Amino acid sequence: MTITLYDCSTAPSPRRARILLAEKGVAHDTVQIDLRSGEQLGDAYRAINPQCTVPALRTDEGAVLTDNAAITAGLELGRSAALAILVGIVCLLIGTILGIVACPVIKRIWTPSWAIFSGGWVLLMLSFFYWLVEIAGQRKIVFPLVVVGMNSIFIYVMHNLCAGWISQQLSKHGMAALFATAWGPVIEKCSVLAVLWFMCFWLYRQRAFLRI
Ligand SMILES: N[C@@H](CCC(=O)N[C@@H](CS)C(=O)NCC(=O)O)C(=O)O
Repeated sequence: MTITLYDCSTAPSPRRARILLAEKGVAHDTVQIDLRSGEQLGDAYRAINPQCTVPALRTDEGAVLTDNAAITAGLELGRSAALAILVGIVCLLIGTILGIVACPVIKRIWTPSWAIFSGGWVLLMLSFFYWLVEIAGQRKIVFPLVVVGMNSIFIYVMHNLCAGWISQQLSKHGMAALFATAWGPVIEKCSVLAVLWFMCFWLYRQRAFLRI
């Protein structure tokens, strides 16, 4: 796939996007939109940019950035995300090698190799979610994570204080048989998580956010 710039060589605004792409050395195709004949107002271009202005930029992933501000932010963030992927992979490699030659990868005691290894995964997940939300525009899919993220301290504290008690209550009120199956531990953790998530959801609906 390629990046496409919707441009008009005689108009001032798309010049900014053109300069930015040239400065960053971003390879792209250019489609000229004839503003004098009103091509920007036609159905074909309106489907690409409902604002009917140039510049617009269609990214590699098919998302469309519809003005200079979005194009600038998109290109900058795109680079940061690419860097995060690279550093993430390097961290995974270093963490794994350190785990073999220096100290084992153990989460419970937060060994240095674990810190680097888990940092790698965090960077990869961050890049993935950046792509999912900002580039692919899939905001709805991540709503459950937004609910948790808005009350991350609450769910962390509640999990440490109440996870055992919630599990006991679930067990007492009908889930004991399920918890005793081969998949019991997984079902138990997921059930506790669901209860904690609904607490966060309730707080989210009340617009109540625990912050320091
Ligand atoms: N906020 C936009 C403004 C873009 C803009 O106004 N572009 C003009 C060309 S310089 C345009 O497309 N005009 C079409 C029209 O007004 O119908 C940006 O900076 O990207």
